[in-house]
Amino acid sequence: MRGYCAGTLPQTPASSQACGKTPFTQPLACEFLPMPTYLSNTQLETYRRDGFLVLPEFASAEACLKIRAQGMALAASLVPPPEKATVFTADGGEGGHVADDYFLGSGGDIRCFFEKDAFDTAGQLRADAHLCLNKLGHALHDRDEHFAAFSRTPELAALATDIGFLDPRLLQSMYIFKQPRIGGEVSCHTDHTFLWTEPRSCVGFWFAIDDATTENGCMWALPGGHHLPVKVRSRLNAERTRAVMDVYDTEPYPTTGLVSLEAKRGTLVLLDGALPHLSGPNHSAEPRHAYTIHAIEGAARYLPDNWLQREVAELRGFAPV
Ligand SMILES: O=C(O)CCC(=O)C(=O)O
Repeated sequence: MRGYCAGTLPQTPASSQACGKTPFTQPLACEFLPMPTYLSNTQLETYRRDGFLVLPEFASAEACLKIRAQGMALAASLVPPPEKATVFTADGGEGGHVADDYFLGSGGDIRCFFEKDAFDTAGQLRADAHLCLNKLGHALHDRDEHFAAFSRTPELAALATDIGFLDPRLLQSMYIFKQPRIGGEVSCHTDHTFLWTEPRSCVGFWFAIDDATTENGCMWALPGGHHLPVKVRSRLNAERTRAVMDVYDTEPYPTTGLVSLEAKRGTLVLLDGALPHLSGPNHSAEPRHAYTIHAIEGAARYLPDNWLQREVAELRGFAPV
């Protein structure tokens, strides 16, 4: 059999789980890991060591420009009137969206969320409504044919297998605009916090649709930070009317050691669900569009009080249909 034993790798959460020693760590993996087919062994080891992997030129510029145009078209056609706007803030606080039906019901839909700095002091939008959006979410991969095609390719399916998925399910997707001058920061967080499974299985597949730089708000990550215990969990309250945070550790993630992930259009960044990451504000004149998919393992238990509720059994993987 071609393959290598997990025991020959440094003891990662994945390999220790395979030995049955540490439950509830990710990803689900077999004792004998198959040889990667998309990644090199070095890339796989880098991903396991750092908790992220940058893959330049994963998607073609043409494919990126196609979904960029579709993202703009969806924004223009779906944007609600400003008086019905839901502002999305990812600043670590409890933004208004957490108790908003429009947000809480967006898991299976494509909905529009505004930037908080889209409004002037008089409450008027500073630009055309669709140019004031923070993001579209959270089921573009299932509700729009262009995003569905971008999200399911043989390369993505092979990559998901390489990093340990047995039965990946595409749970959430977002088109993030990071608009010029008003694009807000996304504070340091882990994706497992929001899309909690037992065992942990969430992985982010983040695509640069525009070139992302330190000027226009690229991603930053803490290498190796996925080995730290996840400090907070977001879940629905008992009434299921708002998302609340359970805090297990009040110590913030270290900020020293964060590395910027500047990325050219078409780059894919893989992010382990326990990896602390963030993106800066966009004070520049250049937009920084990105598309991100969060996948979970089909056999993992998806918690019933996660904010995003969809039937995992009905979700599909990365294989093209
Ligand atoms: O694109 C961004 O600015 C943030 C994306 C992010 O944090 C994520 O996809 O988990």
